[in-house]
Amino acid sequence: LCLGWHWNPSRGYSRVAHDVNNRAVLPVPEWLVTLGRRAVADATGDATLAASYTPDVALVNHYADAAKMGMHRDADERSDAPVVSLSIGDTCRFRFSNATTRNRPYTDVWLASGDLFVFGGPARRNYHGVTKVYPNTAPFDCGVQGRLNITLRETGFQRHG
Ligand SMILES: O=C(O)CCC(=O)C(=O)O
Repeated sequence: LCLGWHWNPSRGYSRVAHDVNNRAVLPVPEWLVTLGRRAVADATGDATLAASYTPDVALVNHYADAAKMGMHRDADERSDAPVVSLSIGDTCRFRFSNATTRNRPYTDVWLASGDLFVFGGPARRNYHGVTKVYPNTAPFDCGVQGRLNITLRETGFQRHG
């Protein structure tokens, strides 16, 4: 699910989803923008960067037990603003590599429900992916079965109404 812009890894960004109904995407809700600003402030300590952070796309991915996400770079954006990633539900192993290769050197990070991962600056275009989800590790009352990830990005593209 995409909010703000539709993102297709092979076609880039568009305002209209390339689904059978050609539906326009819904906007990013204000509470997610606020959460993104707080995350950038906490991660960087840069109040000016955080105040100007205006993510205009949110990608929502659900992971079932065996789901993975291949190593990729968030490189279709014109903006260099950080990416904010929120995890809810099952814990995953998130692999964060470097800007030139999907492979080593990389760092594996275990993201549990409620964790935020922020990457920006020289690491903004690093390869990353989800190599494993750990089934049934979600807090029992979190309301999510499996794993939900919400990724916020600033595209740097103009709105056309
Ligand atoms: O699920 C995650 O933690 C990563 C999501 C991601 O990399 C993306 O949406 O581009």
